[in-house]
Amino acid sequence: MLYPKLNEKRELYSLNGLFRYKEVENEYLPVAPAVGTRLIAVPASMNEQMTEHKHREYVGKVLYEKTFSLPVSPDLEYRLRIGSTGHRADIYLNGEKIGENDNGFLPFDTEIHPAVGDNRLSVVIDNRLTFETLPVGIIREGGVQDIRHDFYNYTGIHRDCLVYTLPKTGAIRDITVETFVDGDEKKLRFTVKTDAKNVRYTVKDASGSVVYDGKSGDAVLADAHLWSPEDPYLYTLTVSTDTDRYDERFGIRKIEVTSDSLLLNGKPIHLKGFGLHEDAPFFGKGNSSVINIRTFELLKWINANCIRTSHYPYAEEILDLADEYGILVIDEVQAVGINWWRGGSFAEDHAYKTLPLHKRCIEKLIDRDKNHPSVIMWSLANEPATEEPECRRYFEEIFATARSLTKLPLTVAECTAYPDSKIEDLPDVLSINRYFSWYTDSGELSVIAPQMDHILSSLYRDFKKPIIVTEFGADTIAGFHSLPEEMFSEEYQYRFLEENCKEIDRHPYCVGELVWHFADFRTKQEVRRPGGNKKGVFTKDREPKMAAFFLKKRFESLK
Ligand code: BDP
Repeated sequence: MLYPKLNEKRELYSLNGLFRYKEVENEYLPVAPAVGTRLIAVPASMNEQMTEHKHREYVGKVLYEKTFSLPVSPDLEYRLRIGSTGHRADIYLNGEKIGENDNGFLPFDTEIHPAVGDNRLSVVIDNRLTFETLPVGIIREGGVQDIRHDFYNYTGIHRDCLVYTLPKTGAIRDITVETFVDGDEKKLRFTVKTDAKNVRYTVKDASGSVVYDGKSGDAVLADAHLWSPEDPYLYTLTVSTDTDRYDERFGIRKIEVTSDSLLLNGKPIHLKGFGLHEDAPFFGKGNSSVINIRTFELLKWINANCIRTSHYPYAEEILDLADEYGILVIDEVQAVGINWWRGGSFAEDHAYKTLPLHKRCIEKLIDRDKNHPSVIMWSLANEPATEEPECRRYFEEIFATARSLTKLPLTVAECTAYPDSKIEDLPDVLSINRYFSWYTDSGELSVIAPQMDHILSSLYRDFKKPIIVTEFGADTIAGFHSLPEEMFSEEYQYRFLEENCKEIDRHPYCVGELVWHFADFRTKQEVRRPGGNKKGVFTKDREPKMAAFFLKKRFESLK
């Protein structure tokens, strides 16, 4: 799946900016222009733009509408591309349904037939979470949304809304770049989805010199430069047909998993970084280049080398930046909140209803992100109820789906108490989320060492696989200090991280530490969440708490 780009063969129009917005009935159909609307900004969540509770917390369908016109040529194919509709959505052009997006975090892309003159785009988003959506949820009596995941259910067009053109014949519809590193020889394979007869492949190195030019999609580079966090070297592949052109960046790197290590380009690598959320002041989950750049500058400042896209696929721009800044990515699908449901999360009328969508999202995620050198692993779910025996068949199917599409390692971030998980033989790398001395033994930092030791040693003894601690963290109110360290103080977070890291260091097969969380973020309102989840090492406006200085030193010392 290619991101729309402007070049001499392709037109690109942005519909970003102000839309008309309205809360609508279940049965609403945009047969005529909506009346009684208000303005809303795109890309952004609607929630942070509202001043009244009933609108910010609205549960149901909302309409985003915009009228646009563009030069229309009979020789071109026009396509609409919305990076994320936030939730499942029905999309209409001039009152006619042109498609639906079955999920909130992956692109909607379809052919459209725009009229000469004004066109009315209507996007009807349904923000209700059920067992037929991801994340999952239940709508309680009275329309109250019940969820089990710990982030705010932001609503809106969260990423670019674009119209672009393709030639009617010879269009480049997809490119897959595969790289093979075998000793000194670096082979490349380019596969292109097109009906063109003549396809040309040109590869330029980072300085712009042509290192391959030919009609074969198989190339060998003698002196290839590898991609790594220390040296995020990118090549550019230009695919040309008589009528189309597309530039795709790629990097050459090799990922391997042994019984106790994760290897990048043949050398063991220790992942150091964070779980993130797309969540920022004003924008909510809306993609913002400013927020993204600040985030990546901070990741480099703190000497991190890895992020997990907890708990859903992020905007493509974030992956582009990860390629460029040299930040490794554990790319997670939006299978979150499948836990703690009465009657069993994996009961037939719960997760098994979600299974087809979960598979489709994995397919779409891998299709979208397959060419990013930064993506080194796919995470297939966060904290599912893997202690339930019924989860076994579900995850066998999920892993089989993913394995048929990728050679990269697979994982699931688990919080299931040892030894209750029914799926630990399935992933290539085990990922654990643990909050010793926080949700259990609250305030007792001394339990971290023995409890972390127990889980890491036991898992390794039983499964002989590398382990990543994908979450460990403590809520911290910026500016709250206490000696001795008390929960919620900056001192507690500092000491909490220190204790966890000491134990991680004692277990060489623990190949990664991703602190929960990078920055404070909004959650639903509840007693344990004053203004949201405060486990950020940075505040929501991306300023450091004390623990950031501990991590900066630690990450620098970890090679
Ligand atoms: C973990 C979840 C994460 C939460 C975190 C927390 O994976 O989404 O935000 O706990 O409680 O269980 O802070």
